[in-house]
Amino acid sequence: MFIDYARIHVQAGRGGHGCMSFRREKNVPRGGPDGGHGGNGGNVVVRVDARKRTLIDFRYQQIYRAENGGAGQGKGMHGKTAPDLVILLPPGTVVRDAQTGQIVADLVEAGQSVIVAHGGTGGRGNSAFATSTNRAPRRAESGAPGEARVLELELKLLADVGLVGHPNAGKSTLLARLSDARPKIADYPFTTLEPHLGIVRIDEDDSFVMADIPGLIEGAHDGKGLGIQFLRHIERTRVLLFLLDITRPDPSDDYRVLQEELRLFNPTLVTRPSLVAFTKVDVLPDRSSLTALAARWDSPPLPISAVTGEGLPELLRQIHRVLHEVGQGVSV
Ligand SMILES: Nc1nc2c(ncn2[C@@H]2O[C@H](COP(=O)(O)OP(=O)(O)OP(=O)(O)O)[C@@H](O)[C@H]2O)c(=O)[nH]1
Ligand SMILES: [Mg+2]
Repeated sequence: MFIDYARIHVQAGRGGHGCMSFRREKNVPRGGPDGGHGGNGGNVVVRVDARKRTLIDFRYQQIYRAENGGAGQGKGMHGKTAPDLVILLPPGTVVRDAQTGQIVADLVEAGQSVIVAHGGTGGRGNSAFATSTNRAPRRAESGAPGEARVLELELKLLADVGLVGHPNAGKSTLLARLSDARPKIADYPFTTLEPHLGIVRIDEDDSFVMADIPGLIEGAHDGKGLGIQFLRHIERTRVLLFLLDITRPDPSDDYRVLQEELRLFNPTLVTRPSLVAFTKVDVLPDRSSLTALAARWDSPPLPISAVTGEGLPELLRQIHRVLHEVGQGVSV
């Protein structure tokens, strides 16, 4: 199962207590205050680890506690500041405060880190309270409590290319053909219930990540079919690849429906660089119908077949070109 949501409890460390103590030395009858300060409690920090791909670890451990700061001691010794507790998350994880819904961290780049719960400050020891009128303060502060929070983690897949199409259009078949991914493929709608990622190799140096998601139908924004919530998985893909099944009654109208559903989910998806392909062209007895269909487009969709492999080298070339145009090179 692909895990893309998790909820964890984080607790930063409490500050160490300040110390109340007086100097005791043989020849000093009334030693002054020498209680040290408490150390600060550890922060809880989230950091991107580029090797992680899922949130599966968080199904098994949900509570994360940083250490408390050390207590101050006599002879002016301050308590130890506790180390930060670092939680490693895959790139693309959005961290929200579960109570307010506010985004606490949007983790994109490797190594990026954010404090999600601050450790409490250590309390001051009595040495800090000595004044000219009170040279023997019998007062020391307690350490402040560390912040506690419930966090929601959401992982948006960081794919380069997102497949968009009606159910049964052949999205999973294409992913399986181009990558090592093995999504379920079947001749009925809504075979794919959760997103799949595959790495597609273009040549020795270049490869990209392709995401296969469930099919979209008209009214998906109203919850028809599987709804549109899974579109969040392709919100960050750099390029969209629309697959139009030429065995359906009106592939051009299918394209209009797909665009409309994307727009209702997130209007910026419609302006995303994209490619369009007519799939299953192997089933056409002759290509005249395809020519007629393509004539309705300014730049006609690319004819492909995920079964025979027709058109796939050209599709890869075009994907490669668009990925380079949109920048950041091609991820490996
Ligand atoms: N002839 C032919 N059949 C294809 C092609 N691509 C997919 N199919 C068939 O179409 C059916 C649906 O394929 P899937 O890959 O499961 O379709 P999907 O778009 O992933 O469907 P959902 O997961 O339900 O959205 C299967 O029976 C495939 O074998 C193709 O290029 N040519
Ligand atoms: Mg599928």
